[in-house]
Amino acid sequence: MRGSRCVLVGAPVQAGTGRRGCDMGPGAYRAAGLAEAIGDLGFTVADAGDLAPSPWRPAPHPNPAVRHLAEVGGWTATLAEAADRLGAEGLPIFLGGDHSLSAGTIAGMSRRAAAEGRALFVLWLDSHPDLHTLDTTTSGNLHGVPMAYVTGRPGFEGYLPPLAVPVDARNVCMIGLRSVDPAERVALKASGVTVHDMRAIDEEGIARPLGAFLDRVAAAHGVLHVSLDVDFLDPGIAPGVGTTVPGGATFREAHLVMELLHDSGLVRSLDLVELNPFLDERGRTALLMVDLAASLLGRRVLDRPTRSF
Ligand code: B3U
Ligand code: MN
Ligand code: MN
Repeated sequence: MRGSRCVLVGAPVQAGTGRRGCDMGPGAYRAAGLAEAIGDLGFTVADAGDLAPSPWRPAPHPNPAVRHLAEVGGWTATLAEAADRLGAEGLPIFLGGDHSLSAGTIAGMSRRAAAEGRALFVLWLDSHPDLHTLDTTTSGNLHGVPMAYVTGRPGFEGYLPPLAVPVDARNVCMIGLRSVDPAERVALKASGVTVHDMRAIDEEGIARPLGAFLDRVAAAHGVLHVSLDVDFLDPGIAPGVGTTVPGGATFREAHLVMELLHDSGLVRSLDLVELNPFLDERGRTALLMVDLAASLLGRRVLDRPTRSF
């Protein structure tokens, strides 16, 4: 990837979460040295600055719990356009911001992939599946819905911007799940999404299930988007997040995932989401996320032959 281009895209979205502070995420990644870490790996790094939501006027939703639909819809429109455009020029890294932003980034990358005659695959690294619809969410926090939206589940028409190219749920792999609501459990079973929850990781390790998915992406000549939620990680190493869910990925598991992703050569775009610098301890979560991004982009301790999947 030496000589390739990376573009940082600030997405200070916090309308999808119940806690304030995620809007400081892009600034924290910059302060933690993300651009420099990527530049050191030989990339040309551009910073597109922080984006802003487009105007979006949804119909009022009958579920009274649903919050900030207009703002999340506005961000979805902005980020779908940005992902489609910037994804053509290099590897965009979306600096969140809460996970509702993935409704836009994945929608845009799916459109980009389709324009190239290819299918988008998504690796979802999260303790949550974020597979609620607007009808099933009980918290009303829209960081819980992006996966349902991008896979084309019904119920978003008129509330979020129209989705150009839905992602085939069979092209989605979720790793790290350990907090799943009842309605999401039902939806997951019916969806065709590949799931490796934390129990499966404990039993089998993380490299084999990931390798099997990467083999599938390569065989299909797919485009891979990675969505990394801070709460994929154990809160002991990544406390700067609104929802701390115990029993997350260790430092070593997370780095191994990133190294295997790098070796695959398949990653076209990356979301870094749910960092809440207001809840962080001396920037350690931001620094860890920067380290993980650098591992994904090729930083390594020793040179190893590229693994073929
Ligand atoms: N599933 C719950 C909790 C949640 C989802 N994503 C996060 N929390 N970060 C909900 O509110 O939909
Ligand atoms: Mn999430
Ligand atoms: Mn999560």
